[in-house]
Formats: sequence, C-alpha cells, structure tokens
Amino acid sequence: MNKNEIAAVLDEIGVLLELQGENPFKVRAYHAGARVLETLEEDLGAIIAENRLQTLKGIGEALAKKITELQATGRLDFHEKLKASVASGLVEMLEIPGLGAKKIKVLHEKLGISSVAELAAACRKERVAALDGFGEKTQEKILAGIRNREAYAQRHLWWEAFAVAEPILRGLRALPQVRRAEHAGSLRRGLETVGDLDFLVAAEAWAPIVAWFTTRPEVREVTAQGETKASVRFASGLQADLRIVPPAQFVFALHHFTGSKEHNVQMRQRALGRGLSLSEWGLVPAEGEGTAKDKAAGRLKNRKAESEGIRSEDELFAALGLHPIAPELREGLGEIEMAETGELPRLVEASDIRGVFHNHTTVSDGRNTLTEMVAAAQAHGWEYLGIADHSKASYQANGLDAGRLRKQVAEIAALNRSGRFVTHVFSGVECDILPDGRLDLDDDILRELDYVVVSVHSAFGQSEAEMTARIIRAIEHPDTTMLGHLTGRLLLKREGYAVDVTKVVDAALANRVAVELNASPQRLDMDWRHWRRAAERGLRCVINPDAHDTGGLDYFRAGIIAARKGWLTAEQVLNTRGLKAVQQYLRAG
Ligand code: DGT
Ligand code: CA
Ligand code: CA
Ligand code: ZN
Repeated sequence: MNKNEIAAVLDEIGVLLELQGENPFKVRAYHAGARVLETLEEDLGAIIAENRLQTLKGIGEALAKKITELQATGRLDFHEKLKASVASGLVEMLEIPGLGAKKIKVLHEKLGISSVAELAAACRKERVAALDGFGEKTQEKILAGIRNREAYAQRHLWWEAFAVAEPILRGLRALPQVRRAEHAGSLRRGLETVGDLDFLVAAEAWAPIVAWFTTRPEVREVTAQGETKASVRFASGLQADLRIVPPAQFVFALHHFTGSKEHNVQMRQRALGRGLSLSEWGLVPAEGEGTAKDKAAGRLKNRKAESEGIRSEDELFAALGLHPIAPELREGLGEIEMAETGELPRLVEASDIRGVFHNHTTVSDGRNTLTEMVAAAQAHGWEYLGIADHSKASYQANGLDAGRLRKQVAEIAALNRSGRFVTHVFSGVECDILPDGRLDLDDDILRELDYVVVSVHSAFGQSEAEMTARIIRAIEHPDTTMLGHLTGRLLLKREGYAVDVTKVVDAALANRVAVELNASPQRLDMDWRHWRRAAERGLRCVINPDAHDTGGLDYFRAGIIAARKGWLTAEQVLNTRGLKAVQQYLRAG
C-alpha cells in the first residue's frame, strides 16, 4: 500500500473507533497520523526500512506498527476486526450528508437507531428533532438526504461502472468463441451515471461465453440466464446484462443496445421514411413479407435485406443517409438532423489535452506534494500544470491566506527555474466566492498569480437569485480567470445549489471568463446538457480534473467524455492549446 492508501485506512479506523465510542484522543491520533502520512515529503518505504517512523511527530509505537503492517501486507488485522464489529447500518449512515460519527453515535445511544431505515422512521416520528443538538432543520436535512439516497440508489457513477466493466470486456474479447465484443447502453454513451452495464458479443457458440460471464469472481448473484443472454449483480449492487448475437447481426444489435431509447425511436422513424424497418435484428424493407427477425431466422431466403454488407455502425448510418454519430451524441437531441447535413462537430479527444488548471497539493487539502503532482503531469505528457489550492475561507480544507500563497508562488517560480521538469507550472488559486460575491483574497495577491479559479464552497442554501448574483459578481472581478464547478453538485449524493445558468454564462461571456467542466467523476459540473448552447455562444470551456492526488489527474478523461456529450470541439476547450498560446491567453486576461 502507498502512503495515501494507508492514510485512508487510518481515517476509516478513526471513524469506526468514534462510532464505537472510543475516547476522543485515540480517535484523533488516527486522523492525525493520516495527515502526517499524506503530507510526508520523504519516501515512506525508506522511512520504514530505516525504522524511523516513530521519529515523525504524531506517530507513536502503536501507529508505527500498524503503518508498517499495512505497507508490507496491504491489510491490517485490527482494521478488519474493527470493521466486522461495527454494525454495517451505522457505517452506512455516514453516507448521509450532515451525519458524522458524533451524531450517529448519539442517534444510536439515545434512540437505539442502527440502520438507515430506522433513522428514516425516527425522523418521520419527529423523534430526531427532539434530541439535543439536532432540531427541526437537521431532521429535515437528514430526511432529504435519505430520500436522495433512495432516488439514486439504483444508479452508479460512470467512472466506477467503467472500472468494473473494462476488465470484463477484455475478458470477453479474450475468449476463443468471441468474434467481437463491445460495451453498449449508457456506459458506451458516456452518461454521468449508469443504471446497469450492457455487454454485446458476436459469437457462434454461446454456452461457454454465458458460463464464463456468470462465474466471474465479482458476481454476487445471477439474476437471469438464457441460451444467448445472462444478467448478473455484483457486490456493489451494480448489475450487468450480456447479450450474444450471430456476427451478421452484431452491428444492428450494438446500435440498438447502445441507445438511447430516444435516439433509437428517431432512427427507426427515419428508416420508415425511407421504406425501411430498422431493429436490433437488421435493416429490411418495411413493406412486404416479414421483418428482419424473419430474415435473420432464415425465413426470407430469397429477399435481399438492406442489412447485407453492413459491417460497421458507420455503414449503418450511411445506409440511412447519415454521417457517423459518436455514441456520446446519441441522446435524441438533434444529432440525427445534424448528421444528415454532415454538420456534426469533430469532438474533443483525450489526446487533445495539453495541460490542466484546477489541482490541489498538500499545501491545502491535496494528498500529494507539488513536485509529486508535477512529475505525474509530466508522465501524462502535459506541457503545463496549474496549481489551484484552496483559499483561507475554506478553512476545513486548510485554505491559504496571502502569506502562504506567496510562499507557494515563490516555490513554483523556483521549480520552473530549476528546469527539473519539462512541464511548466502555473501559479493559481481556487479562491472562495464569499456569500456576498466578494473574493476571499485581496486584489494584490490575486494579481501576482498566473490565473484565478473562483468557486462557491459555502452558503449553499441561498436563493437562486442571490446565488446567481453572487457568482456573477465574482465573475466580474477583474482578476477572475475561470469559474469552478458551477453548481457544486455531487452526483448521487447532493443536488447542486440553485443558479441561473443562462445568466452566469452571459456574465462569463461579457467578462471573458472561462467556465470549468470539473471532471471529477462525481461532479462533471457544468453539466454536459448546458455546454452545447453555451459553447455555440462562444463560451470557453476548461476541462479540469480537480485532482487531490496524482491519481486524480486521470479524471480529465471523465471530463473529456462529458465534453463530447456536450458537443464540444478541441477549439472550444482552452486547455487543448499549447503552452505559448495559453500563456498569451492568461496574459491578455
Ligand atoms: P441505464 O442502464 O438506465 O443507464 O440506461 P441504458 O440506456 O443503458 O438502458 P438499458 O440498459 O435499459 O438498455 C440499453 C439500451 O437498449 C437502451 O439505451 C436502448 C435499448 N433499449 C432497451 N429497451 C428499449 C426499448 O424499450 N425501446 C427502445 N427503443 N430501445 C430500448
Ligand atoms: Ca444500461
Ligand atoms: Ca441493461
Ligand atoms: Zn472546489
């Protein structure tokens, strides 16, 4: 395990101990230990090898032993036993916004609550509001959190679903019976959340494929099984459908099961308009004897089907007089009309990205140091990396005041001068937008930076009018370069705050401020549904991973997919420009 993974285990131990009612000093020691590891500049392996862990401030004998065990073996007996001893319902309650270990403990001790269901019932009976330190408002918030959780319980983040799906697809492709295999459904369309996975396979022999699919080690339950299809559920609750078709049908089935439903309906209408019938089985004349299904079953031997000779989706689109339509665009939002005239944009790709701007380091709430982040950016092949740590109003994220920020600016300047990395580092900040729309830092320090990201991190409860005015005021600040995560939403967890998107985009355009497409898989904010229109009006997009560690830089890929869903081209995305052009852009601001 690396230091960040070990830190996460220590934090979890701290939470579990607190739920168990362990004394606060002990609880704090684990969290403190986790912070020590996260901010470690030296190599943890070397420290352990030289037996120097206990020389670190805040790490005593007991903690040192646990860290050593985790580093060497990747697991810790104490942690496993602790997890098993705390009721899983209590741990689950931690997922409800506003509930920490302290409150959960009170609920458990005073009301005997040990599951989310019991908590909901107690809220409805007004028993939670009556507790010391809770009140009507907290009870309302808990109930809203539970309702949200239920509403979203059936869906999963695209990023997490993709991580499960990718190895399965590779496994399917490696089977000797498999001719072709692809993802379908919302995963292939790159929707930000996914209901279930859909795998489509072309093969002539089916049984071994079904057998392989239903016996994956990660499968918890086989919910359906037939000759040519199967459905399974994984431990995470995520479900997956597998369908196997003969090779000649593959393209039609792939198009059908990729969806969306709306896109399919429009495609079928278009086919009908040309006297053809389109289905998962194929493309055949609409009038006359029978359907593509009959044809596939060999019942229409002497009829020439349009299907014949179509071996790719591009050819299927061409057969209906259309230019190719990327899966991300298939939402039934006008893509078919545009494909008719060939006006579909050339969508931005991962390889277009030349650097990213919104990233954190250990100086605020990141888990890797400046140099670790730059090394990782260089490994991505990027020409530049922007560092935008939090500002002081985000005290829970250890935000920077002017003094600490100036120190970081100097450090970054020295690093750039040293020539240690090819990747150039930009000095920025993620500056809090205060509740009244003023920025959290003074103009003189903001002016010393290469760029300024402005974000809302507080007073989420403001009315739409207040929030909109607040954000616009920040956009109008002369030093603002880009707006961070427009709505603050956390997918499947928390709705964004209310804000008038059109008015914010108007202001960004008027003030030459770029808007971020925050690529963190649980944000993807501003939403792809707004990007097409906004970019048409000239709004500049910045795809930012909002990385809090080196691994987080990879989130830019989720941003690329969201950008493609928003019809964005490379030209509309600021960070597809090379270093020189970006420097020019920033100076001109
Ligand atoms: P999800 O799983 O809720 O995130 O969304 P999808 O789009 O993956 O939906 P899913 O898994 O139910 O079905 C996969 C695709 O199959 C869907 O996008 C389009 C196609 N499909 C499924 N049912 C129907 C249907 O009743 N009518 C049409 N036109 N297409 C369907
Ligand atoms: Ca699906
Ligand atoms: Ca499905
Ligand atoms: Zn932020």
